[in-house]
Amino acid sequence: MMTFNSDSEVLEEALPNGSSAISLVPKPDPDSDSDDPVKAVRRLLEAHREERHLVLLQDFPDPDALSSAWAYKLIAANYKIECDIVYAGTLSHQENIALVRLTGLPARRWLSAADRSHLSDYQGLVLVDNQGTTSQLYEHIREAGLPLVLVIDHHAPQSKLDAEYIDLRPHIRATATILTQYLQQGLLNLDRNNSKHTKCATALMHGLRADTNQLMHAGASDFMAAAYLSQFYDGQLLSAVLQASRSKRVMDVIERSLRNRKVQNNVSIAGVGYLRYDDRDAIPQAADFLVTEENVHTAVVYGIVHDEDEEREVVIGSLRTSKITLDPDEFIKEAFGQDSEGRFFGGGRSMAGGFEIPVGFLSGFYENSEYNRLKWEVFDTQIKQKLWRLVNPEEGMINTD
Ligand SMILES: [Mn+2]
Repeated sequence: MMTFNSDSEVLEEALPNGSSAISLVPKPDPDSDSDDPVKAVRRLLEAHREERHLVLLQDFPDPDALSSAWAYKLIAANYKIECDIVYAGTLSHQENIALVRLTGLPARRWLSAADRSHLSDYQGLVLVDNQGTTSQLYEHIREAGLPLVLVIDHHAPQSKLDAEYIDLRPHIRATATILTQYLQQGLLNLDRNNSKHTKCATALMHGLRADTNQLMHAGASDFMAAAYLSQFYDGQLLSAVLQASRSKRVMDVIERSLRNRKVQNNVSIAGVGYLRYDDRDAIPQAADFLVTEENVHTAVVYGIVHDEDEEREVVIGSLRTSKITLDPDEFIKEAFGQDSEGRFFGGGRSMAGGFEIPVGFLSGFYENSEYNRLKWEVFDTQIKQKLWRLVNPEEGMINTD
């Protein structure tokens, strides 16, 4: 297995030719067009002064999304733009619940028709840490005619977006890094004596760490961002967030993944059966755990998540990899393909990916019924077939580089 020390991008970025010290000012991004994103975002905020924007997160927002959206809200307030941060699913990870409670992070679940009827209060939509494909509200909001003003994300491109400005940087490991660059480059001056600012900096630090496996997968720009945040964040508050413990039900899912896992060619695959909607985040946690096994470089965990409120079922899966040459986005798109409307069932970013496959007509949970078992077997078999097809027993893992 490759070690992360050999990640040439990190070394090259961290040690620019001829410079003896690492500059704290991020270099312009060589992958983006000549346009400076901070300049473009400043121009955009100026143009939208005194508006009200809806900031939409993925259905199951993670610390990177939550903290980045909050930073955007504080920045936008500087331009007299009022923002509401919303998501349609649930906060299911105990750390995310702790983050929101302990920092007072202003994000709300937005599900009922009454909530949605307030769409006319807004002049623009902003997507943070997603491209609309992971939110069940996105299509509805666009159909209601709310213009897409800005997209800030680090996932690989998912679909065509008609936004006024898109700051999409897939080689950056966390959206929190992008937002921290905005702060650092003057869109908002953080003030150590402002408790909202220190809490937001703490949240960004958490988001950045969470998306980079505690900085182990971080690139130079993520370290630069962490260095900048270190001047403002509250270390005690961060450790309080991190000390949130796992619920018994999450432990049970991890246990199931351990018991059901099959390992072939260094890839560990586990189906965990049915889960409650609120425990959905146990899936990525189980994948995080399975990828730590000796001689395993990639883990995929999936289950059928049952939403009692909406009578909706969806297969949700997570992929974690420590193999640098494996592109999770490509792997998932290749494994599961597209739906009838040409949308992929999932995608990813560096080292991690996820997928969601609607159960559709087969949805519906029946107590103690044979039907549940049969349905699980069908989905389990189909997903395993699609995954094992990519993990060729002759030649090892598909090479995506
Ligand atoms: Mn992220």
